[in-house]
Amino acid sequence: MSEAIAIRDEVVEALRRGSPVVALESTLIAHGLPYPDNLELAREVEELVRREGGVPATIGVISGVPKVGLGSQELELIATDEGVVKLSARDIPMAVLKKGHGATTVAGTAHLAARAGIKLFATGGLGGVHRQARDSWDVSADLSILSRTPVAVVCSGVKSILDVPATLEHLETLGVPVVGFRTRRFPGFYLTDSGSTLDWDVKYEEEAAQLIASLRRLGPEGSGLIVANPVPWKEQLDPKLHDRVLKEGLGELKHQGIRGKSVTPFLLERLQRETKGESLRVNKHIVRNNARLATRIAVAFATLEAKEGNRATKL
Ligand code: PSU
Ligand code: MN
Repeated sequence: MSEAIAIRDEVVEALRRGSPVVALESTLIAHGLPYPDNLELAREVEELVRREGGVPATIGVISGVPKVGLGSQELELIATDEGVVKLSARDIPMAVLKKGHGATTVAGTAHLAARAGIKLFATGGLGGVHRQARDSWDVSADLSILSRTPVAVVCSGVKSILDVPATLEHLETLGVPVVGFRTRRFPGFYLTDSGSTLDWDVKYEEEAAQLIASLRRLGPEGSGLIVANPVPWKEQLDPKLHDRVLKEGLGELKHQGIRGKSVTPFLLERLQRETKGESLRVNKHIVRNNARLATRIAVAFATLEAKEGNRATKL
C-alpha cells in the first residue's frame, strides 16, 4: 500500500527547475459547476496557465491516490463521475483508505499543493463563516488550513452566501494575511465589492511575489496568503438580481433543513438556475481571471528566486 502523493512528471520537473507552477482546485469542477461547462472550464484554465508561462496542476484524489496534476481522463472523471466526493484536507486520508475518487476543496487542494512544494493556487472563491454560524458552528476549514499551509491563494473573495465580515474577522484571528490586488475593497465573488474593506493592497504581480517571499522569511510561520482579485465592474452579476436570488436561496436552505457540506453546492446550483446562467458566466470569468493572475505572480516569484539565488525563500 502506498500513501504517497502522485505528482505529475511535468510538475515534478517544473518544481525542480524552479519554474512557475499553479495549483487548481477540483471541487469547483465536481460540485461547483454543471457539466459540460465544468470540464470545458477545467481544460481552458489549464491551457490559460500554460499560455501565461506556467505549469498547471489540478489536484484531486483518483482511486485512492492523491494526485497533484490530473491527466485529461482524470479531469473528465472528476467532472462527470457521480461517485466523486467533496474532500476537505481532513478527508483525504479517508478517501485514500477507501480507494475512492474525490474532488478537493480549497483546504484540501492547498494542503496537497503545499506538500508538493507549490506556492501559488488559483480558485473562484474561498469557503468561510456561514451566516448561521453562531448556531451551526459552520466555518469552512479553508480558513484554518490557510493559517498553517504556506500557499498563496488567488480568489475573488468569499461567496455572498457567507457572512463576509465575520469571515474577514476570523481570518484576522487566525493570522491569515489578506491583500487586495489593486483594491482595498474585499470582493464579493459575483460582485466586485462585498462592502467590506481591506487594510492592504498590492499594485503589481511583482509586489505580490515579494510579499510571498517576505512571508516565508518573516512568518507567521507556515502561513498562507489570500490575494483577493475582484471581478471587473462591467462583468459582475447585477447586484439587484443577486440579492433577490440569494435571499430566496437562504430561505429555501432553512426550509429544506440543508446543513454542512451540502450548503455550498445547493446554493450555487440554485443561483445558477435562478439567474438563468448569469451566475455561471460570472463564475467562469472569475476562475479564468484568478488563474491568469496566479500564473503571473508565480512567474514573478520564479524570477525573483532566480535573481536572488533562492534567497527569496531560504533566508
Ligand atoms: N466557492 C466557489 N465554488 C465552490 C466552492 C467555493 O465558488 O465550489 C467550494 C470550494 O471548494 C470551497 C468549498 O473550498 O466550497 C467550501 O466548502 P465548505 O463551506 O463546505 O467548507
Ligand atoms: Mn462547512
